[in-house]
Amino acid sequence: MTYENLLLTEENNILLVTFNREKALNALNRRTMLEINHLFSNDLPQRTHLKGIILTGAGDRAFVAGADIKEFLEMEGDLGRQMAQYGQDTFFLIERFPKPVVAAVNGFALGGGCELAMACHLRVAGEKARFGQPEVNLGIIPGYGGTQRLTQLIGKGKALEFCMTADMIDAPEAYRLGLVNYVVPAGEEVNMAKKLIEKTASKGPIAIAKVIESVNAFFEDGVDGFACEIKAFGETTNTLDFREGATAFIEKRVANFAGK
Ligand code: CO8
Repeated sequence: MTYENLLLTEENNILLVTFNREKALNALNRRTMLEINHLFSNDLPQRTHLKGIILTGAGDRAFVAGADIKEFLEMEGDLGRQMAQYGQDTFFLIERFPKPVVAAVNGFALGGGCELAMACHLRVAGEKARFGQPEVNLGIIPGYGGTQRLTQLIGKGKALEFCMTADMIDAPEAYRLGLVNYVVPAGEEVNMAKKLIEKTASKGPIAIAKVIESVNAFFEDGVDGFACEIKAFGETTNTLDFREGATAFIEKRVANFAGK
């Protein structure tokens, strides 16, 4: 697939994905959703050398200002439900991706943009970032997982307030609520995201994948997270990485993980 709305740049085995519709504040139109889906389902699994992925927005105003409202009036009959299903399936690809995915939130993260950031494993907010779920202003509700991931991240009371009032919050408030992991000066979001990925890249890659899988298991319907952790733990103890990590500790040297 040729990417029209995603700009991909790779440096030091970290892929930077930039939502590149600056004039529309990087709003997620259908084409962009297709591209994100293709990227995570077809393209990234083949880029086995990557340490992690960073998502950010073009320009200095927006990460992503939501789903593209200009395409909304087409939604009639069953189409709205189908689009929400496709978006949720797509964002699950991000959440379940076995390598760290970090949102570098450089401006507005509204509606689907806030939902996209929440599907990432970690979130770094620039000090100009603004978060909100303004869907009720349009007479709809979040559809890309917002009611669920917001409740997971900040709790029911604040999630309800956020989604019912459509109020925007700034980066320090997002940090206080646990919506983002770090707040950094504007323009430093991607650098901080890179540092986080470099930190995880020095660990056992299978262990990192199993952490993602096990933490996600807490929120998966019908999955026993504790049982998932036991299974995943057992799997990590049968890796060469585990032999290397434990041996390196005993030999007082830095571990050199092969991801096997
Ligand atoms: N969709 C399409 N275009 C957008 C969007 C958007 N979400 N946000 C901004 N734009 C466009 C504007 O239309 C404008 O374009 P133009 O110059 O052609 O008129 C340009 O970006 C700049 O925007 P503004 O002039 O409005 O800039 P301001 O600085 O005045 O305001 C705001 C910035 C506050 C971010 C404002 O643009 C705004 O409120 N945007 C809408 C935010 C919003 O409501 N987002 C949620 C959308 S709903 C959603 O995301 C649901 C997700 C689940 C969907 C499931 C099925 C599809």
